[in-house]
Amino acid sequence: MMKLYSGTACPFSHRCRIVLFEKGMDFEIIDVDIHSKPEDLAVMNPYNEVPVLVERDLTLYESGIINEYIDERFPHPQLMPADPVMRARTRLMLFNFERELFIHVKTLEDGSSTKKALEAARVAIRDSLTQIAPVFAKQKYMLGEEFSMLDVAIAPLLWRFDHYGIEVTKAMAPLMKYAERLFSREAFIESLTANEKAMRK
Ligand SMILES: N[C@@H](CCC(=O)N[C@@H](CS)C(=O)NCC(=O)O)C(=O)O
Repeated sequence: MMKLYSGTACPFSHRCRIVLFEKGMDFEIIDVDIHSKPEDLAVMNPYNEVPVLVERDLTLYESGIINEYIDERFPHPQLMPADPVMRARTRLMLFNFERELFIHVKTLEDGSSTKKALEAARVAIRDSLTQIAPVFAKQKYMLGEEFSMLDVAIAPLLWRFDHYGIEVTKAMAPLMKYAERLFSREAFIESLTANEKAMRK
């Protein structure tokens, strides 16, 4: 059985929990308090971070790598596109998310960030998401009609808007509707920890 070491408020761990629940197979989630990490976390992940996935003799870290493994191991419902061109485009977009958005999420999650750095991170996220918001006036999910790994990757950030203090601009209205679509999925609701439930009213 797969075991996921997961931070109870960690947006990267949240991505992996969403995929596990979307697949609907048996797994175990081990809650990790990132302020008092178990000693063996550094043995499993040299970067000493959650999430970590363990299955028999396989140990993986990095939410994107973990999620692609789960998707290939349990192909239904498939979250990466089947077509090689679309799959490559999806990987490129996932990479862009990390560079444009999640680099700032890291700043917001880092307890030692200065006030100035926190504000700059909030503004950068707000501006990037304002730019992509109009897409959701025309389509249901990131890739069109089908829920995919791109939606998984971004959902934990959208859930944390209030928690991070990110301003919602008027132009973001279609994005917020899209966010509600993601939040109403059964697997998303199941994926939430008590800490995450407390992030939104
Ligand atoms: N790029 C990593 C980021 C993981 C990460 O930043 N995890 C944070 C918690 S949200 C962590 O474990 N930090 C360790 C610490 O703060 O000591 C991924 O996608 O999995």
